[in-house]
Amino acid sequence: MTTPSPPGDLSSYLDLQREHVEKGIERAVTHWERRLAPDVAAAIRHGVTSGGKRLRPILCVAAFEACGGEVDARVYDLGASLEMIHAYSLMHDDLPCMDDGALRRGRATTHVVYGEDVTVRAGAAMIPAAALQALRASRALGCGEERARRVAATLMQAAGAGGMVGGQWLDLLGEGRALEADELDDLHRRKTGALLTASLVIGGLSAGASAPVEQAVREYGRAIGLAFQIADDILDIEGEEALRGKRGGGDATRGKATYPALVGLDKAKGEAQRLVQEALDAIASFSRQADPLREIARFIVSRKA
Ligand code: GRG
Repeated sequence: MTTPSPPGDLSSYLDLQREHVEKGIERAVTHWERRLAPDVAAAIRHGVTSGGKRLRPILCVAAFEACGGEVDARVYDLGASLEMIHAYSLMHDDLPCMDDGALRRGRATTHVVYGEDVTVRAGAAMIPAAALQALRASRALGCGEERARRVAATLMQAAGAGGMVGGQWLDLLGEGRALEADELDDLHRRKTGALLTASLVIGGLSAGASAPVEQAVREYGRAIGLAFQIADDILDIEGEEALRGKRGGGDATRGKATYPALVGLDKAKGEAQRLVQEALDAIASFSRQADPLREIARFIVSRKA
């Protein structure tokens, strides 16, 4: 499978990656539909196949390639496990007891279509399904049993109380209270950063990365994870959709702490740039195979939506 070289042409690289990611997701959803109750399966299909940037699987594939992996359909099956966790988190986050969202990516949210009870069950079923998907895909990629288990464990640790669930919990606890900068960092490192970092580590691990290479990829992930969140806060203020009134103002208008609110817009932009450089430095010794990762790091803070 060949992918266009990203420098100068990141958008066609991302478009092509998304096509392969969608096929991997479709294979995963079809696999799980056959094993789950029809109402739960329909809710999962709705939640997972509703678009989005597909950043996590793309990062996984880019890290796999950067670590010397030969890309084919199996790595997109692995990428699907990340999107299953991401999609479950959004399905549960949209529930009335959490962020109470009726629309996501321009479509009715899963509980609006299938009901809260089915959405809770579907989201819960997606967590072990994603772990098993990661295990199955990494074994298919030729990982031995120990490495395949590390891949699945990395995904579950990122999704769990020390990662995404813990970050969401901190977010809920922090509502209506002014957070300090280090508290905001901790919250985002868990809520968003942990899964982004896991996407990269999983890609690296399944390509057979050595411990130092795995560590470099992890450092890259930690840096772009935070840069992604800061860029998101900036986009809420001055992105094209914010200017057109479509973005809804994000966390700032929901009374939540944001980086620009805490340190000012200019400092927030400077910090995002610093983190991109940190990410690039972490993988400075990698070959041209890591160019997609380099371009994605720059894209994360330059994107307009
Ligand atoms: C019970 C405390 C508790 C938690 C359950 C609901 C939940 C688990 C976690 C929610 C985590 C959450 C909402 C994280 C936000 C992640 C995020 C930045 C989403 C937006 O990501 P993008 O921009 O979205 O990649 P697209 O639409 O492109 O996929």
